[in-house]
Amino acid sequence: MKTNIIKNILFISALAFLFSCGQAGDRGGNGALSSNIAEKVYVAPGERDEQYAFLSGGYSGNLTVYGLPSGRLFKEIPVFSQFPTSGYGYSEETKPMLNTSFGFIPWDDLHHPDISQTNGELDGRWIFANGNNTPRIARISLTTFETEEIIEVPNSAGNHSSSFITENTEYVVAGTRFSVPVPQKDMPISEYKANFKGALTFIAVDQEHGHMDIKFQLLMPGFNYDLSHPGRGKSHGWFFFSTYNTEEANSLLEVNASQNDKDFIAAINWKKIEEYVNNGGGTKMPAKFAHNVYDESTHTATSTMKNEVLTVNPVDVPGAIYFLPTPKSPHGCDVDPNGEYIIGSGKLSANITVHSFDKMLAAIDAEKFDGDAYGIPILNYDDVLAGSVQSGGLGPLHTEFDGKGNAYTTFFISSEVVKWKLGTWEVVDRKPTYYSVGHLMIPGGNSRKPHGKYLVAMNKITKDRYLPTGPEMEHSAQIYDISGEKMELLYDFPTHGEPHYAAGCDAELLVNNSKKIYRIDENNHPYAIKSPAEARVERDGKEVHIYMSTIRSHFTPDNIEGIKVGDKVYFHITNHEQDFDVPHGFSMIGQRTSEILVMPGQTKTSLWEPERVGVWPFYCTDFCSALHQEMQGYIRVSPA
Ligand code: CUK
Ligand code: CUA
Repeated sequence: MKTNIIKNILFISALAFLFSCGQAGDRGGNGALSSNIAEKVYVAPGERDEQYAFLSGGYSGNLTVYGLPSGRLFKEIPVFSQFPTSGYGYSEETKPMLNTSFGFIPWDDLHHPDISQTNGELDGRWIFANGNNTPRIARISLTTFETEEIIEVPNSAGNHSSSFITENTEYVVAGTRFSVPVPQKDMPISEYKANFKGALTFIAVDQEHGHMDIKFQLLMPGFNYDLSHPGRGKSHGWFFFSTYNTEEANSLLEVNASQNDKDFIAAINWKKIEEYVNNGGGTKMPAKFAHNVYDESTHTATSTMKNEVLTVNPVDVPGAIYFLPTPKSPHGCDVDPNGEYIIGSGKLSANITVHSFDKMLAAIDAEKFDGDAYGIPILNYDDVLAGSVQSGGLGPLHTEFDGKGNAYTTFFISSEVVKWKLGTWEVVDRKPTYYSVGHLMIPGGNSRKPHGKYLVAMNKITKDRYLPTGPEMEHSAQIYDISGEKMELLYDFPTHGEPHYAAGCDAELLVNNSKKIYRIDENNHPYAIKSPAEARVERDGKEVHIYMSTIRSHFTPDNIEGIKVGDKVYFHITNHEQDFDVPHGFSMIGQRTSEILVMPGQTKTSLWEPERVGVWPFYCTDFCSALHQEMQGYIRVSPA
């Protein structure tokens, strides 16, 4: 049976290949398709994938979970956006998650997920992700696959060189893309230079619960800070940030901001700065930002507004920050698994610049500097250069590693992935991407121990890869087998939103940790009821609290009277199912929020403010049993 299916897939693939070649190779074909290619991505019904991939959703604000090598979508995890599927950001419990100092912001632009690490290896506790637009960092549990915490980042704007973590998850780091007045004030934009600051924020992570707390914020010169990566192994304790617009232009027309042949990678010894602030260094500055925490035991989030942040002026901590000149407006800033090579991809360049951590330390020891920028020493380019990859491509962006001494860099303009050798800098392979690849991801490729079997290229432009869906199409990812000397393109799959980056891991890391069911005896929600017998309606002035139970296939209570126009009606729904994977949904006619989905053992609250007299129905929105259509009720609304 299985071989028949595979034969069919092979046949279809072969047809598609012939077809694409017949179309003047427009679709890029697949080059040399090997005969066992279908088997390599085929996961038979009932079987499971080898790896998890967490793809950022970009402007969808969310994170999607896929399987590798099948490219099957398992879940969309709501992070920064309201999500009707589960009621995230609509239920009373989760609304506080989207609170900010600007108010309730139910959307963001999620770019870079990063899985927590211990000793530089993925540990599967949490995954962090940044909100780019209204600067925020989220922590998502890899037990429940739910967003558990969001902290706003003050003084930042375009929170882009985020959210990368140090090798024991001591810090999740957030760097600003835009420099802005700090603190914000009304001033002429033309006075940008020397007045605007770039905030690099080190957020401490509590190891037991993962709770985030801003430890300090470095106020750097007014460049743009693009991407960052932690040192690892011998360079643990350092963090590296790519910068552009070191001209400090307030308008990024090419003549203004791409004048300097070289911008910088900023090397930051965060351990030194940590020591400085632990000894009382730094200046507390007023700064308003929200900190939102979801408690799994009460199934409820709370939002707290914070009022100050500890800032550090780089010149006050001599020896903690250095600039490494890097050509052509570097975008990606990646560190190899051994922590020796710091790769800066000049996005207007053909070559990839690789700096040496050892050489950097030697130059610092010798105090060999080429001047300074606002009091920060600039190292000499040739002193820190480890090598340069003559790639033959154009527009390098991001690099990942396979743990076998190879690096893989994406080229946006020439639309390809180039494989090259660390240390010798020779190009060993290149494969086209369809089309214009941004990030790429090798599971664990951002740690000391990559799991270098598959590579996922995330492409910005889809064009003709799929059946047409009008002018707007989903982006496209491609899976390559990188287990051999040459990369092999295996599969295309559409993604959701704009996947900027992804993080992945072996399935074993998470399968046994993934929570199956919330226990009702552990449910500490203030409006939870332990059984349907406790279901009731309580009035408190104009507020009505309905303690409701769901169990296949009935709401208790299901006929509710005594509600008046102008009341605030809270449905606190506890799902008393004992079986794994039996949610019930709830929605009310004319309700101004979405439905909510309540998992077994959970309590969630939906607010309804009746405006019209009448008898109004509600129903379960999730097909839960043969009697799902019987799962309904009525509410009688009388005049105020
Ligand atoms: S960025 Cu998208 S291609 Cu936000 Cu990581 Cu480089
Ligand atoms: Cu409960 Cu359908």
